[in-house]
Parts: sequence; C-alpha cells; structure tokens
Amino acid sequence: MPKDPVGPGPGDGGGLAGLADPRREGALATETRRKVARPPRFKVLLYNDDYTPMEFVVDILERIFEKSPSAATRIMLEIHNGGLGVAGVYVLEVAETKVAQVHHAAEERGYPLRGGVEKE
Ligand code: TYC
Repeated sequence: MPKDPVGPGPGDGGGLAGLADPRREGALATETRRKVARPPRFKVLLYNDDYTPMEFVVDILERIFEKSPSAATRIMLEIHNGGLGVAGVYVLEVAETKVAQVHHAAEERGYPLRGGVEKE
C-alpha cells in the first residue's frame, strides 16, 4: 500500500527543505513540512543545598547560563526557597555539558552544588 496517495514529493530525494507536496496545500492545516522534527529540549535543574554560597550560584547562572544579574538572583532565590529551579532549557548535549560545567566549578571550590537534566 503506498504511503502517500499523491506519490513522491520533496523529502524523497528531489525536493527542497522538506516542504510538503504543494498539490496537497490546504489538505491538512497542520502538515506543512515533513520529517523536520524539532529536537527535544531538556531543562537544566539546579538543586538547593545548605552550603553553597548564594553569590556562587548567582555567578554560575550568569557565566554558564548567560542570565542577567537580576534573572540570576531571581532563579537562585527560587532554588533556595523551593528546593530546585530551572537554569535553562537546551538540546540534550548542551544541557549535559552545562551540568558538567556546574559540577566542575562547584567541585573546584569544594561546594556541594548539584544540577540535573530533565526532559521538557
Ligand atoms: N541554600 C544556599 C544558602 O543558603 C544557597 C543556594 C541556592 C544553594 C541555590 C544552592 O542551587 C542553590 N547558602
């Protein structure tokens, strides 16, 4: 049984950028492209602890997660008051690299700060 009733189109080798067959325009409002999936995103979470200084967490949020000073302070206080917070959202490889950078920086200073990755 043929998969596509109107036959081959872009994405089967001959087309540009995965656009759907223009002959089917309007047939299904949500299907304008094929096989151009958005990569899944992952939250980088930071966890509260009793020993890491607030200023160090703010500095991590500014340097590693590129937050403004006010956003970094807000996120740090969310973590401090609520137990955890979202430092940023990235594709998996970037999220994992950021967590490794956090752990490396914290371990260098002897702080127990921990981060983790969670699918959005
Ligand atoms: N709770 C820490 C303190 O009172 C501050 C802190 C905030 C630690 C956020 C970790 O992810 C963290 N010094």
